[in-house]
Amino acid sequence: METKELYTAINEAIMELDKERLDQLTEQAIAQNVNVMEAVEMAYTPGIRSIGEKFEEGEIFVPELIHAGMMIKEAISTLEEQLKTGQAAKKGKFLIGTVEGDIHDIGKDLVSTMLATRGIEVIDVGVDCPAVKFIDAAVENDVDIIGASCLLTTTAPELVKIVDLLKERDLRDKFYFVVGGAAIEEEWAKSIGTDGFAGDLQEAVKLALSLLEKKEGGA
Ligand code: B1M
Repeated sequence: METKELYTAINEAIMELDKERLDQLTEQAIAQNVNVMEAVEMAYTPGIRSIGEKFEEGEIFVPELIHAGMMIKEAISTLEEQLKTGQAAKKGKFLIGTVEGDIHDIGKDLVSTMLATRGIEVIDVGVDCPAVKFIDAAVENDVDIIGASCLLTTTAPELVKIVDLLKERDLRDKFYFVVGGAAIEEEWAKSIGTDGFAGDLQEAVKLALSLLEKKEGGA
């Protein structure tokens, strides 16, 4: 199967919630040695976002949403096993988590894997992570960047909490703070005083590397 055709088939298998077919196609993607980042952005992510739209429109319900989440998580972790991590020199430390009240972790985990493949050490504080835990863990691990993922509009104020707490503890200049996730828009992220926003994996890697370079340059 041509790569483009394969991506379309993966997208359809997700939309049809067909786990068996998705597993087969994921094995095929591995056999064809596809570019993992490209496959995620062009096949898996659009598929799962369409599931989100179906949910929003009332075509599917929470049990289907859970099934979709589980099947895509499993498929992506099979795909990720193909990536070699931790081989490049350590370029810096990135702490990542999903904000308090939010348990979505597929995007967060993908960003973590991609950063690790670029030689960045990732400390993952998990999902439903309170603002104070982000900051305590950042101090404890002496990281360069704090990154928060946020998928729900109701939990977006958690990001403001992190900025405020950093200021309160006089740590705002010690760490870069970046955000991502479907609920966040770049302009808003800027307006609350973050150091950057990433809308996808490529942007996340680019942002992290450029901030680490900036830090190394003394900025
Ligand atoms: Co939920 N969910 N969900 N969900 N879910 C969304 C987010 C939603 C948009 C669906 C919809 O209605 N259209 C909607 C939020 C609406 C809103 O707030 N505006 C929603 C809702 C409402 C809910 C519940 C409230 C449903 C309910 O129970 N009634 C509930 C909330 C639970 C909670 O968190 N407290 C809920 C639950 C779930 C499941 C558990 C069933 C499951 C998650 C499984 C899991 O994560 N293990 C789930 C799923 C699967 C989704 C959708 C369909 C897919 C999310 C996903 O994995 N996308 C989602 C629809 C959508 O996002 N449009 C939806 C694929 C992933 C690769 O993309 O996470 O965006 P994403 O990550 C991207 C970028 O955003 C970026 O890079 C990634 C790669 O491109 N990125 C970063 C992400 N984090 C980053 C961090 C960075 C940098 C970049 O730096 C730190």
